[in-house]
Amino acid sequence: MITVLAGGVGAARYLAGLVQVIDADDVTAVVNTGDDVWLHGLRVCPDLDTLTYTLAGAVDAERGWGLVGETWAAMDALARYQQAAPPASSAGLTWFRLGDRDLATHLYRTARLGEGADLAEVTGEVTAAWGVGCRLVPMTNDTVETRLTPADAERADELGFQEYFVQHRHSVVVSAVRFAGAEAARPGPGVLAAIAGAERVVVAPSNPIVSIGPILAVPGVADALAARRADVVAVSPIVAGAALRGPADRLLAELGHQPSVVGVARLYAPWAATLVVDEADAGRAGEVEAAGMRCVVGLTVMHGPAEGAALARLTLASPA
Ligand code: FO1
Repeated sequence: MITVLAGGVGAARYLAGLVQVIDADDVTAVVNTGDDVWLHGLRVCPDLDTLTYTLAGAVDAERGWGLVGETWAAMDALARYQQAAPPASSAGLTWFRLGDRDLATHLYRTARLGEGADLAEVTGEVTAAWGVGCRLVPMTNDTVETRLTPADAERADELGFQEYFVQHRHSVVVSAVRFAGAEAARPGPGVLAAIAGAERVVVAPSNPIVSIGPILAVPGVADALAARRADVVAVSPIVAGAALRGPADRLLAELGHQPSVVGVARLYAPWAATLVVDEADAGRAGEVEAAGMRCVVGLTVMHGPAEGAALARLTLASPA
């Protein structure tokens, strides 16, 4: 079995490549839930849903999230109430776009959680309904929320992840990130076994701070990875000092890390032996090795399924 630590869009593309190369039944993804949010009384799990929709071939590839051919009638209708809502209310908010078909996933998940099912069970039902072959396991069934502190003192109040990422378009400089609830969280069912029992563990090209960070913050996970360090291969989400999507490079820099493959290596070296970097960073292989990780150079930018499959082969072949 291959176990993949996965966040959002980059991980989805990697997994879509991996299941072309090996049987989906042999793949388990441990998925970040630090982005999850309660909105309109519904439990929304963006990374779980992005992976599910991508692996089902139903994701809107251009957006990277949500469903292809989506309509937004419910959101448009909600806008009517937004102006009537009191300023402090989040009841009518529409800055976080929930498509009409996507809403079905949140309605189902929320109802099942209300019936006492846990997130892992519901995720199994949702992925089965979409015909997704590989197993998606939430990093925990407990609530862990990524929260970011803006650097400028005036706007001192912490931001929830989606407020930072979507409402503020991750344009806010942050001085701290924390994963509220992590210390009390227990690894989700199957998480530690998936790490201990894997032939190889792959860290997908996800944001090291807010996608991989929450997974590592769940007690027991970092130790489980360190115990398998020789068999853990990570793909750098940073190419030539920049993130391909999202704020990974900025967050690394704002939190005092080098926004480069070397900065990623320094973060991952304690529990991962190998870092796969893009050819654009071939010249930094020596520095990655000096940071304590074996460096494998290849093509890590995935424009489509073919590159995803090639990257998957590289991560499975690279000398762990
Ligand atoms: N991202 C946006 O930039 N704008 C949105 O309105 C938005 C809505 C949304 C709804 C459901 C969902 O599963 C994901 C959604 N995303 C949206 C993406 C989401 O913020 C990110 O996928 C993750 O949280 C970061 O990987």
